[in-house]
Amino acid sequence: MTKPLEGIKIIDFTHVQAGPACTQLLAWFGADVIKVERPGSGDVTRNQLRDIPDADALYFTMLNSNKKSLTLDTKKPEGKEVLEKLIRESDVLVENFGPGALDRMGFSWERLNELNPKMIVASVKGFSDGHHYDDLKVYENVAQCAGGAASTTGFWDGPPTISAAALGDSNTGMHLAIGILTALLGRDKTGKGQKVAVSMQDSVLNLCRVKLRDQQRLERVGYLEEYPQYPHGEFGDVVPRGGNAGGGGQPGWVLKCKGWETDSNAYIYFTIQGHAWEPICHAIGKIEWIDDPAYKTAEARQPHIFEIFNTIEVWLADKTKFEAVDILRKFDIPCAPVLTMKELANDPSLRASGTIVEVPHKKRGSYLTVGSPIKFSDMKPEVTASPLLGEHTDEVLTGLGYSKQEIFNLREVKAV
Ligand code: CAO
Repeated sequence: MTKPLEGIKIIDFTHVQAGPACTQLLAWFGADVIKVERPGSGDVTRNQLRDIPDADALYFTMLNSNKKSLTLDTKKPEGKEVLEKLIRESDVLVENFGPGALDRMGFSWERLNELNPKMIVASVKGFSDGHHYDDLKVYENVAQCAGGAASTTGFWDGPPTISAAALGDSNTGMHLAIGILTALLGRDKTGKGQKVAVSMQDSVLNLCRVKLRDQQRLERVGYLEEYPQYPHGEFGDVVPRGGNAGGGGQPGWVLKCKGWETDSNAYIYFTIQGHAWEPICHAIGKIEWIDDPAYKTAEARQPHIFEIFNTIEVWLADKTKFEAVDILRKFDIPCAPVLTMKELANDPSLRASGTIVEVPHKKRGSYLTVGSPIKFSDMKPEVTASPLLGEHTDEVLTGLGYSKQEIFNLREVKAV
């Protein structure tokens, strides 16, 4: 099957998570992704949090599938020469080094554009160019704080909280992938490459859009009716942390199910969708609430929403999270069990859809990873193992026209 990005050659000058997540996605869709890594060490995640001695860590294998690995010291003149050759025949270069690193290496945007005017140069940085923090190096949690996620996540009586979801890293990578694909389409029209830049702060803020909505509502009316602080608590002048409250117009909360005393994940998320009130009353056996003026409308319910949630918890007390969802789904109530990583890893539906995949690996045996969350009618992205360090060095150099002797010479000076 021909994949849509087949024929697109990408220099993957990325490391850790934000950049690799982007290039991995493009590789799944058919791009020829060549990961350029420092000889001897490679991407730092190859060694981070190893669970098997001498085998690439899961952090690396789960973010670098379907790629080739070329070792190249791009600070040595011989290495720079190889990189220049690669640049001349590639479509995209993706990088997420610290601020200024590519310029210091001698590959500024101007130089890259001179070497290959059709090439798209895509970068992730912590902050956007010209931002007063644009000299900062940034990791995931730093971005979550800078992008507004931390100040609005967690409970009101606790500190700002980091999400487990990689809002700063993989999310930024996904934004960059959209930028690259857009620039490739643009190039079809203009024949020209361009620079595509995404900052982690901006990408986090983009996902916190509704919190900026809430800031403006708060400034106008002084309260936010869907937050637990309403109507009895206090509002200050910034969007507060709302615990597990629903973020849209539907109140919701995490509710205890059977076994919560010993199982920290025996919970469901329960949503009270306005028009589903009647089915909810039927489901939990509270028919009398349907026409009771104290419960009938969303406005009437909001002041005592926690009493309602408490009552639902009483109903849930003898049901596991799975039993509860099986009942509630019949009433069309938006809800889900709180699933653990163990449950997700073994979920037959996720295995069948290719969202959880088992990948054979030369050194690890096999490992689980998350496959493409994007599904196509004409293509099933296949996940292949991440490359060993330098696994494709000879192949890539031969493709660039280097002879065996020249490759030997490059090895002698430790340029590859
Ligand atoms: N050959 C020779 N040198 C190489 C090389 C290669 N193949 N690949 C990288 N290098 C060099 C770079 O030229 C740079 O050298 P200088 O600093 O001397 O110019 C250095 O290695 C890499 O620097 P760095 O700043 O990228 O690395 P770091 O470990 O200090 O910082 C990080 C890591 C992630 C904080 C930083 O890269 C960063 O802020 N990136 C942008 C934001 C980002 O993507 N963060 C998300 C990471 S995922 O959590």
